Amino acid sequence: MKLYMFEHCSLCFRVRMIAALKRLHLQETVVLDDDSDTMVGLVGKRVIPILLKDDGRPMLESMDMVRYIEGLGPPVLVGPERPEIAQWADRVVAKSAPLTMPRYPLLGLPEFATAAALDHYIMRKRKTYDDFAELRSHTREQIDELMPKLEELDALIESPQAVNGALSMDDIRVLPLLRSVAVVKGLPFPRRVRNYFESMMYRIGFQPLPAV
Ligand SMILES: N[C@@H](CCC(=O)N[C@@H](CS)C(=O)NCC(=O)O)C(=O)O
Repeated sequence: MKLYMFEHCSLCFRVRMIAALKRLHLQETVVLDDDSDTMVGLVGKRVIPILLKDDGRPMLESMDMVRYIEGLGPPVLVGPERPEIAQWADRVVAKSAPLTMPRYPLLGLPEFATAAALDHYIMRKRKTYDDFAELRSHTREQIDELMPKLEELDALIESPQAVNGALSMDDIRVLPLLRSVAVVKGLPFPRRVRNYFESMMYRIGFQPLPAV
């Protein structure tokens, strides 16, 4: 299996996470941000992640990829799901994106390895977000906005080993988002969130991204 991905992409991390939990090899290919040709060549449009299965057929939806990989060999996502976790994940992105988006270009990530790729990202995000320096100048207020969501999650986490006590799709929803917000230097994770983040990242064998 081959995953076309961006290092900063939380949807990509869902797929990397399930492959790691299942101890299945995933060939990771980082695409340059301006390399639309690779994506269009594979699936006819610009989208990431793309999972190329061993039979050569591509998949386009990250949760379908997770279910597909989960279906290979013995299951690991055997725990219950809670609707409030999915709701939390849906709602946190509006608060986290203004913090994370303008930081990714500062992290030396492989999808921004050329000046053209970096500028391509900055230009396409400008269509939705303000100037990145302007956004980063509001870090304090943005952290104040995000903290209640992290406190909410803190109250929902049942164990450092799994958000609902046993691994489930809800962990696939939550951990990639925490990995994203952990790029914000000085953002304090509440205690249970921090323990969960650290133990899960250790379990899947990934270092957090740098924080700036
Ligand atoms: N529903 C898809 C959404 C995929 C998606 O929105 N990917 C984003 C990147 S995270 C994308 O391709 N954006 C267009 C771009 O990078 O130009 C999934 O879960 O895999």
